[in-house]
Amino acid sequence: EFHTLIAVKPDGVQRRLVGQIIHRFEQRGFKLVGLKMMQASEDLLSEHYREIVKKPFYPLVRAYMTAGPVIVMVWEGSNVVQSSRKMVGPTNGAEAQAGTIRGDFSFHVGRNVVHASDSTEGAQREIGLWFQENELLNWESCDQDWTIE
Ligand code: YYY
Ligand code: MG
Repeated sequence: EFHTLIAVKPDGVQRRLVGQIIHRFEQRGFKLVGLKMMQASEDLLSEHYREIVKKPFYPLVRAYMTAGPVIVMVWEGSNVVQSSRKMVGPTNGAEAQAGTIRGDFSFHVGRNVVHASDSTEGAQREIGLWFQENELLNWESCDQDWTIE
């Protein structure tokens, strides 16, 4: 509930969308507690996507997600997991509303620009996969009293 993993996928990096995507989470008032650029390995990816690794489309997902660097981030805030799923929109950009990240930047399920954890447990698991504990910073944000009552 309090932390979620957001990733800008290789298409988002290639299309220079990193800044705009980070901006949306900053604008909402969530707090960035971890960020790095990575080349995902096939092993890490099959752990990350363990729920779809046996699906017929997984080889395409693997090729897409390892085709270039990704930006992985951990964002903090109350209800951040659910809120960021709403900000990201449904898996298939063709079904995503304008105003969501996928609705604004994508129209194909296999090039959907961004990842967001879908549950609190999933977020904890994914954060543990992509980040070491010492890569997450616990810092005090100066606007806290003005974003949370
Ligand atoms: O969580 P989310 O990314 O919205 O969708 P998932 O069901 O977890 O699938 C992960 C990933 O797999 C999705 O972002 C695109 C890809 N994918 C696909 O290429 N084709 C599908 N029919 C379903 C998912
Ligand atoms: Mg998912």
